[in-house]
Amino acid sequence: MPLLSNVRVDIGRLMARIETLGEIGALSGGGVCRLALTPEDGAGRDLVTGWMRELGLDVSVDRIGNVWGIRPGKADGAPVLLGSHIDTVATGGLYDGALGVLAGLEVIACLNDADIETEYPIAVAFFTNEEGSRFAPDMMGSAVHQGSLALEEALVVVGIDGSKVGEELEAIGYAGEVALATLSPSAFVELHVEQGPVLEREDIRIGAVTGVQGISWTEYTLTGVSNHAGTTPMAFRCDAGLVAAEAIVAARKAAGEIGGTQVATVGALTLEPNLVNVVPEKAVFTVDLRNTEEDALKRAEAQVAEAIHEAAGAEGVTVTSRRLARFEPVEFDARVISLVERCAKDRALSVRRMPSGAGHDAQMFAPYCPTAMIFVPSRDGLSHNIHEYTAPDQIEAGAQVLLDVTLALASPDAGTKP
Ligand code: HGY
Ligand code: MN
Ligand code: MN
Repeated sequence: MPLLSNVRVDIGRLMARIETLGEIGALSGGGVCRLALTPEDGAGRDLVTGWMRELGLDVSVDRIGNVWGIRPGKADGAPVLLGSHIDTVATGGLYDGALGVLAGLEVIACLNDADIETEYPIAVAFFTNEEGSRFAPDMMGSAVHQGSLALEEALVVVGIDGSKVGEELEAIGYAGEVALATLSPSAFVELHVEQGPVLEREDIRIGAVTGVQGISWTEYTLTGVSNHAGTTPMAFRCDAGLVAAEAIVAARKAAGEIGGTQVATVGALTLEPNLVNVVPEKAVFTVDLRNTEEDALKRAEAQVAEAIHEAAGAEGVTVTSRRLARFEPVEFDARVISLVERCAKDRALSVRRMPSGAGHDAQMFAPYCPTAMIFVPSRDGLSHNIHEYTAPDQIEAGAQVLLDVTLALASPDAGTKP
């Protein structure tokens, strides 16, 4: 029996919401910057919660600032959860995170227009600080909600700008009252742009996401000796900058040697005193390692750490490090993955199964409730880039699959769906 309902998403309405949210934190050359808990994030939150209330949702804000709206069903019980995040990286696009939240609101708007009362409630949420760029770790809000990160620990995290999570949350007015873990959904489905090149390269419309790869973020601090660039013979230097450069090469080398899905990135690097005529005394940098296989990820962590310590030892530089984030690979729910595939096929949309290279709030819910994600293509595979783009017809296809999957999960026989 096809799952199709005759309810269709209104892509004009959805694109209007995406563009309106994209005006908040808009960058002059395109793209957006709504770093977590900044005034821009606060303004985006105000806009989206306003839309939640206009749609008649019962809105809650919990103690780490996660926000969700609930549309009741005929029966009480655990809601089907939709959503994602609205914070962005500093060179963000219009779609990363925002698409999953606003497509969730589009599902609600369609049900309201069609006067459909689902059997079970539906919730649409956005989670605090999914990106982790300003305050590590990423997926902070959903991790705190699910209990894998203590609220007290999260509130005292100091950001890259020296600010504190708890203070910034208060400043934007989203230190909510609602207890954590209040949302215990019956299922979670997150629509997201792929942020990679696979769907576009294979000309496939929908990704039925099977899970999320493991993530390891470490910050290294190297301490050498500042010295005169002109008078210090090369053999007498303890150059922290040199060791940082060797670390970047070592990370790339480890990814090549381990192969498979292994990726490695040194994304943030600062030198002190960062002056043309001074041998760097200090280097602080981050290493982001990811792999779908936990053992391989552990090998990558060990190989990079060993290379850094070896290079530092040879240069007379000391090394300290601190873990910023660590998530093991996560598998999504077979039943929900099949449902995504089936709904895509019922809409005559090409679909393929694939893992997620990026982290998502969905991975924090996967151990607790049937969870899966829906991907739509990213042009040129770009994301965390102001030129991030997904065409309206691609967004429409993803939102329609989200609507169909949601209707199936919120229906009376939800438990028997494939
Ligand atoms: O880093 C990530 O994978 C995500 O964008 N937070
Ligand atoms: Mn995202
Ligand atoms: Mn992102």
